Amino acid sequence: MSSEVIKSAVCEGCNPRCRVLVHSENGKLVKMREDKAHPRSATTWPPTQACPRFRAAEEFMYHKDRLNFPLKRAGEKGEGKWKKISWVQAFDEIADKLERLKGKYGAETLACHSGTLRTTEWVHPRFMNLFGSPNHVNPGNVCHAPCINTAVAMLGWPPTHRTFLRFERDASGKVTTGCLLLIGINPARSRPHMWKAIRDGKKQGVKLIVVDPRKTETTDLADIWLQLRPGTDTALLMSMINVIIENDLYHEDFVEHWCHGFPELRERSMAYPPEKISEITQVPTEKIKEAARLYALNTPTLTIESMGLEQQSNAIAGIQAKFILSALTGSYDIPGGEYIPGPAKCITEPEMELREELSPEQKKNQIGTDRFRLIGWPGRDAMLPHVIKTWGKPFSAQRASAPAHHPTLYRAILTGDPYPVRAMMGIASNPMVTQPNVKLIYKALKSLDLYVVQDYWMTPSAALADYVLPVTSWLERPYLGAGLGSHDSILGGEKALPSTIPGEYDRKTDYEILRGLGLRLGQERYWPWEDLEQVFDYMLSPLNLTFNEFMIAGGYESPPRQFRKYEKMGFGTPTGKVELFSTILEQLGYDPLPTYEEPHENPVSKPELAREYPLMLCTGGRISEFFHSEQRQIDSIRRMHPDPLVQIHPETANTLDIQEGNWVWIESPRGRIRQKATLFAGMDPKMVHCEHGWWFPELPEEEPWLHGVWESNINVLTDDDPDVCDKMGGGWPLKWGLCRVYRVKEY
Ligand SMILES: Nc1nc2c(c(=O)[nH]1)N[C@H]1C(S)=C(S)[C@@H](COP(=O)(O)OP(=O)(O)OC[C@H]3O[C@@H](n4cnc5c(=O)[nH]c(N)nc54)[C@H](O)[C@@H]3O)O[C@H]1N2
Ligand SMILES: Nc1nc2c(c(=O)[nH]1)N[C@H]1C(S)=C(S)[C@@H](COP(=O)(O)OP(=O)(O)OC[C@H]3O[C@@H](n4cnc5c(=O)[nH]c(N)nc54)[C@H](O)[C@@H]3O)O[C@H]1N2
Ligand code: SF4
Ligand SMILES: [Mo]
Repeated sequence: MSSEVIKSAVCEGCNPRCRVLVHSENGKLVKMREDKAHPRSATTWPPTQACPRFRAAEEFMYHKDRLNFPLKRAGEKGEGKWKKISWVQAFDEIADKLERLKGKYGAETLACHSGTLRTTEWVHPRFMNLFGSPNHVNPGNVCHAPCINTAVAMLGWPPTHRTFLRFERDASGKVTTGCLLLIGINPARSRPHMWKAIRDGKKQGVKLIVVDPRKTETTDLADIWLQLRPGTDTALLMSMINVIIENDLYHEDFVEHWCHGFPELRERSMAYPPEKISEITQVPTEKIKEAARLYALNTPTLTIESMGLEQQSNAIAGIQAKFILSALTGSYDIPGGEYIPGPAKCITEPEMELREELSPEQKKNQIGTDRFRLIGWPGRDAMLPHVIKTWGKPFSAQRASAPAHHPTLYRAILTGDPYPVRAMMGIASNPMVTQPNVKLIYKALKSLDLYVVQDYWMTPSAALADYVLPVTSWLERPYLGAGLGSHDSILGGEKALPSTIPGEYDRKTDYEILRGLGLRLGQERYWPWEDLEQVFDYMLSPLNLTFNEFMIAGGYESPPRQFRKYEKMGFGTPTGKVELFSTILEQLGYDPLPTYEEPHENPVSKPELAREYPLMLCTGGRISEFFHSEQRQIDSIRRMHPDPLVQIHPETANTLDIQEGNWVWIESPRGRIRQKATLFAGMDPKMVHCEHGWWFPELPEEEPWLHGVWESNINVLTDDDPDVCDKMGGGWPLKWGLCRVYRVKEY
């Protein structure tokens, strides 16, 4: 008789969180399939398959390199020598070291570096808040935190449509959105569900405008492609605002009743006439006007920006302009427009973080956010009272809204200024590959008194740790999420496979690990739940459901949309309106209206440097097969994309004597790495585009290799100097800098 068990799990191979069905027998994976009937079904990879990361989940689960037991460093840092230890020993020793360091330097000496969007992101801030340290960093400043926090400053809650874009339909089934404006996003590679919705919407008549200096699958689908000079988005968007206002194309009623600061905006926009902005952006005047008209005359509009804008030195201003555009078309919280969901009914992730446990003094101690105030405690504290007054719950997770400033923190580790930061928890992050200016990261990590890493693999970052703790993957843990507190829907998934098989592996969830430490650090009363199922029972208690009951009922709750909520409750901002002129930014000491500034490092702003480094380097355009630095050890995926690729324009390649497939050096003032050339005419000949996330698990772990981290890792070249970061949000400019390229002779 078969003892096959089928579980409804949630894949976390990337951001969408797809519901999938996992079959197992005696604790071993038998097969997996998409849960096609579920609204959050796994995406299709053209034409009909599930995506490659999902298909490779079995290879991932039983990979020979997966970490199985806690490890303690047995040689020098980076020497690749480890000793297997028990969980009890790991918890006892780490907690003891943390306690001692806290006694010597204060709680703020502990930093936590977490990565992007994993299941239980609230656990890390909970642990840090209870420990008493404000120094939690993550990629947020260059990944959605700019958007979320600017949204909350201007609208009082972030609109939803990021990963799961859903076009509203009217009673006859017709899509109600008039125009979709995409800025610096290529969903064809980065967001398969959104991409599917966009293609469907396009067939239904939705107009599409795409802003991107590089030709992509998404620009190919556009009615208007605005191929701007890199980094000039704010000027372009302000010019569209100028055209809309000067030609009275805006939604007068919404602007009059629900927007704050229109006269000031009108005055500011006068500095951005299309004729002048055409020279700055290199987009023809007529095209700016045409785009503004198409946008304003096809309402409601949806405007989505992403990394092409967020990872610039002028990011927040551009995002302000984007939110203004949607306000001018009156598109907030109406069918077909920008839906503002408010919080879910469960106990949400930000409520689980226990921010109230962190004292006001320790918030002030947060590194770098005295300078970069929008994303960090100063900004969150300025916004939170208005949000809670309107919505009754906090917005978004601390991860996205109150991190310390990463580049400043890493400098503090090296200098001891403003105080010693001597320990770090590295949770679901691979800073040696994904964070900017890796040489600095390397020095900082090596200098720590204690670096603990929780991961699936021995990554280049883990290789520098004192302890490496093996975590469960999505297959070995249950899931519950409400969009990190920003969404009204709740998604659940069952644990499909055991996390421990005696003698084979013994992994823990990130929750169990931090609980294990918390119990030894005097935090007993805050960690009453032994495992995630118990935690989820608690989080679902307002719905009068246990986690098990929630799963039996389908494991998904998405309330019907209610529109124009602002007519009853206002917007969650200080004025209760959409703040075109942001009083929150003003209160934080910033320009309340968008201003364009030339990007920090390009031939215009740094002509001297451009003589030595004449090409403009764009990094990180998403690779469909990989999630950031992950999957490099998964053979089936690596076969699809074996090498790191740099796009070079054929004319430039010709001058540099580079042919398709040649290995080339890419060099910036911070170092050089090599990638394989692929010739690509869809961009300015002065641009090159490099992939990010590359390391080579097949190369040796011990120094100097660190699994090939210095070979092709573009973040050896990127800059993180606080002086070049976005003034308000602190994001580091990953998308643009200067470089030179030449052939690798000896390869
Ligand atoms: N040059 C350049 N750099 C970039 C970007 C770019 O465009 N250009 N993009 C940036 C962006 S937007 C982001 S979000 C960051 C991403 O940066 P990271 O989040 O650091 O990158 P990942 O490679 O996704 O994940 C890091 C590690 O987490 C581990 N991991 C995965 N799931 C879990 C889990 O549940 N628990 C634990 N403990 N570990 C887990 C993985 O094995 C991996 O080693 O990269 C940034 N870096
Ligand atoms: N397969 C896969 N999917 C992913 C990820 C992954 O690693 N792999 N990562 C996930 C994460 S964490 C994130 S944040 C998202 C990011 O997903 P996207 O936002 O789509 O990110 P990118 O591909 O980095 O950049 C999008 C586009 O910005 C353009 N761009 C570059 N410079 C400029 C500029 O100056 N102005 C404008 N307007 N555009 C510019 C680039 O040419 C690129 O086509 O993807 C998510 N999805
Ligand atoms: S890896 Fe594939 S199945 Fe998994 S969440 Fe991402 S898109 Fe969905
Ligand atoms: Mo990201």
